[in-house]
Amino acid sequence: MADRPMLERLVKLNDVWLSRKDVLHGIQKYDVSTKKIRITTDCGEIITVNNSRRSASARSLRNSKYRKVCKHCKLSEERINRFVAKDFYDPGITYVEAPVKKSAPKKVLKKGMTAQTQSAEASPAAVSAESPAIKTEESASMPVNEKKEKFSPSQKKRLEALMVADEIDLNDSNLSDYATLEADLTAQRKAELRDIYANSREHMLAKLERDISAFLISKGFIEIKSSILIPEEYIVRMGIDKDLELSKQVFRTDDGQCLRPMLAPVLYNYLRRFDKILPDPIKIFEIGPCYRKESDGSSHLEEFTMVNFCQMGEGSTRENLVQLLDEFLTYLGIEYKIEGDECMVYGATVDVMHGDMELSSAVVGPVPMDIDWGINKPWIGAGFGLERLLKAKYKFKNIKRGSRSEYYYNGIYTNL
Ligand code: ATP
Ligand code: 9VF
Ligand code: MG
Repeated sequence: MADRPMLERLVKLNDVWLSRKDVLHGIQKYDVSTKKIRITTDCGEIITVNNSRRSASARSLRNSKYRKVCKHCKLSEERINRFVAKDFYDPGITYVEAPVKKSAPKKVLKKGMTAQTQSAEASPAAVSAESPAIKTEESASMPVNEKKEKFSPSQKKRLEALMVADEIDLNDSNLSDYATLEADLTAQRKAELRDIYANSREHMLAKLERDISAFLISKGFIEIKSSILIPEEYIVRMGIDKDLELSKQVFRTDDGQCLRPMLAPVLYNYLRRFDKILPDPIKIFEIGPCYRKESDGSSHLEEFTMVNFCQMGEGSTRENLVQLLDEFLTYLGIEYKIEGDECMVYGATVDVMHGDMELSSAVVGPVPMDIDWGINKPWIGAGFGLERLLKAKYKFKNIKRGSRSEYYYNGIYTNL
């Protein structure tokens, strides 16, 4: 197995482990997966590291420099000497230190962070206590900053992940030290999750969907559940040509379908069909997942949940639309203001804003595109992103807090 990663081989041969603080431990056992090595030291500590040839761990095992020996591991002189003298031979190991660039410590940090996190909010697992790459940054090998910040970038990321909104100012000089703050926040988040488990057991996104359904049903709207996979042709018929922004955002399959980026096409079809069946006005809504390729930030998800409600026929006036929007947002307890805007799909829109964040684009029809969908009556409608509603309501810094996620449950970081 000539191409086995270096660290695994080093662990096997050295039979000892160097902690980040250069404490020498004996290895009781180790398990190797495709990417990681989990080491149990003789003193019972469990350390998980990337099984990488170029990691800081591999480098320090090759270096043989330790600061002290763990007294609980009870390492024999023989084991220590073997590690120091590298008194073993392995043809797979070249005992020449790989050239280390000047920026090496930074690079190790960055590499770990991009590979595992991209950004703390994007994939907060990386700020977990198990992340060796990030721990490296706390070690003595980091370049010393001229002006010492209270927390290192990785500590900041971890603390931000542990906060729910913006409740602590990390630049406040009166804050406790990192370890205390981290422990306090972790304890708080655990208590909150236990409380949810003991009491409500509801996911905020699912609950919001249920609340919105109940509200709209009470207002006379009929609930629809249609397919998330739709014909690509619907996008074209929505006037979204190949060169338009939204067209580039569509996730397409290889058989002429796509993940719906919006609910409107199928709602159009329902309006046309129900117009032959149900009394005027026709009031319908759907809530469900929508997908768009997004590149930008804290208010965009690639997988989000939209509610689109619309009314066709009598009473489809701007006044009624604004009234309905007001009742809806008051019911949800979310502050908003209304602004006029233009969009490619519908022309003039009534935008519902929460600060700088758009909660909804609402429209007073008819619009020219209605002809392509066989609609010939006035209509009003609005589309809201549920995760944006949650972000506004709970003052989340990032929209991911309330989204479908394995990292957050009801805004609470789960890697505790
Ligand atoms: P933005 O300009 O913010 O990207 P948009 O104009 O593309 O929004 P619409 O097509 O009008 O959005 O969609 C209606 C609503 O759906 C938006 O007001 C927003 O609440 C929500 N929404 C749209 N795209 C996303 C997304 N990527 N992630 C989360 N919510 C979204
Ligand atoms: C308003 C936002 C075209 C008559 C079936 C309903 C609307 C807001 C829609 C959504 C979209 N439009 N993101 O239309 O309610 O479709 O762009 Si209907
Ligand atoms: Mg958009």
